[in-house]
Amino acid sequence: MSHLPSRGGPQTDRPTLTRHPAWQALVEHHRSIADSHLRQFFADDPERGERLNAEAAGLYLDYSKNRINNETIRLLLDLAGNCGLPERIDAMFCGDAINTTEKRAALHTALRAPAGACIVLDGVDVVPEVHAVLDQMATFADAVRGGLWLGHTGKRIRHIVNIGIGGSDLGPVMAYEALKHYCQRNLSCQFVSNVDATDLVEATRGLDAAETLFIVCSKTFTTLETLTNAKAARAWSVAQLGDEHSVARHFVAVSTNAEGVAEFGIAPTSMFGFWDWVGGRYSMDSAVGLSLMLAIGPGHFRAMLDGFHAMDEHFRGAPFGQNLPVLMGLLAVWNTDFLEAQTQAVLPYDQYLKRFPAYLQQLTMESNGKHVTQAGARVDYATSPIVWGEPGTNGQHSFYQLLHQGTPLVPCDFIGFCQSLNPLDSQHDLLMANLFAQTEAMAFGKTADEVRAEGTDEALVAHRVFEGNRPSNTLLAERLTPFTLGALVALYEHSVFTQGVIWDIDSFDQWGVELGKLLAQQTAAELASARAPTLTHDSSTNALIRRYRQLRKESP
Ligand code: G6Q
Repeated sequence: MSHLPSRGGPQTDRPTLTRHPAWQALVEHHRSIADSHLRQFFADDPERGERLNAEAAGLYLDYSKNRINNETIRLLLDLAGNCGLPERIDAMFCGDAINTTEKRAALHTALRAPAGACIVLDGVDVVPEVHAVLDQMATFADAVRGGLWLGHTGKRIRHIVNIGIGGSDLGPVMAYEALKHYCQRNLSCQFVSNVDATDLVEATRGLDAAETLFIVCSKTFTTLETLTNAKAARAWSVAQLGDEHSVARHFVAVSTNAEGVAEFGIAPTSMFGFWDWVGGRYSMDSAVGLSLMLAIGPGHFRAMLDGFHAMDEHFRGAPFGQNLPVLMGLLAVWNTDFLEAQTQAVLPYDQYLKRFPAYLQQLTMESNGKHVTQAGARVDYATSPIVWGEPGTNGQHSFYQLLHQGTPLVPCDFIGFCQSLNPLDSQHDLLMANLFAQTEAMAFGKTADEVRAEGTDEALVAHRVFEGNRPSNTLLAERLTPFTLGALVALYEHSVFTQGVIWDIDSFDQWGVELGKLLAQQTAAELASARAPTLTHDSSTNALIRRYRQLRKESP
């Protein structure tokens, strides 16, 4: 067990997690199976691969290669019940203010509720509003894709540039890459997020402003990076088109801040709204996904929403023992707090999912990278693991060495599809053979006797031993479709939520991100000032700023 120093703080009515009998039972149970190997688990229960799985919304989860047995699952489910997971799920779907530190609902599930559903928040049914924005997006997307919405000079739009950062970037870019197969190929999409001007300059290099549409995507419309890039993009566009009025045909906004959008010079009719109950990292299925809808079309976008919704329904209704997000969330808690794994690798065996690990980094670590409970008491257990990953098979030729033989324990999520979107000879079989073989090697390893039996020189035996016993989940789906992607994202959203409920943290705030926004503003003012102001930071920061100022002056 990890033990972080406790600093006290206010108490919830819920007993401290680690003192709870359900947690203590898991501590005891962990002691009893800590020395067991996955080889043993499979020897004791040869059918577990047929049993320890669950299926929903087109996704099949095999969790049999985790270091668990039936009792582990029983105790984890017991813990979930004792932590009030059923009530918390209801509270989320009903729009209760479960984001307690920001006093707001986390109602992203309403973004994919079908028309005709009714979800009342503060006396208003939000579903018609959601569908009104979806319709507005669809009308606009059809007009751009069909050549009815033309640029200022009458040319067709051929390039979309989404300007946004964090939640206003990572979801759309991940989904755009994931669903490229479904894109209208005569429309390119670029994503600019970094305040490093290189991002914007490289994204717009060679583009014809007359054919380029910018989407300024910012929930608050105050984010420094996004507004800076948006202003630079407007200057670039107006300089090429030679007319301020061209902004009306080349800039649209996605935001909750109508005033900010108007101040920037974008008309209300070119703004696509959403609501404060949509968190940034939970927003790719709102108007924040406008760039994606432009790329794949409204039909595919709606199919993606159906996938999200199917997983929502499963999460809300399926018994916990067969509930994919609940099982994955509980296994993450088990791996983090009982096996003391500090990181988790996400390994999609699909090139289209190359940005999926980066997307999950934000979803997971911004949601659950917290050190206090809802009531503000310091936790005495580990919370979010560090999430990282790369697509297979590429990762196999780099960091898998550590996964197989390194000292840290890294639980892995393998993700694969039975059908390729680009079938080429037998390449897909090769890809999937690698996935299956890796899960097997990680679980079972290779003993010294097995290595010797291969005729290995005795001096090399130790080097060629694979201990195995590395836990993994495998997610298999038939084919990467918009529906499947929606279900996959919702699966991880709800798994993250499940973990947050067990850990008793607010998974929907992000004070660490807010801190970064404030600090940068203060320091930026110091760098911008013509006269060197007195620096009041620590000696290290002061020296770095002085050195930067000096070298900046001297650079050509
Ligand atoms: C997400 C975070 C953060 C946010 C960005 C962009 O949950 O709050 O990543 O999305 O800071 O914020 P804006 O959309 O307001 O520009």
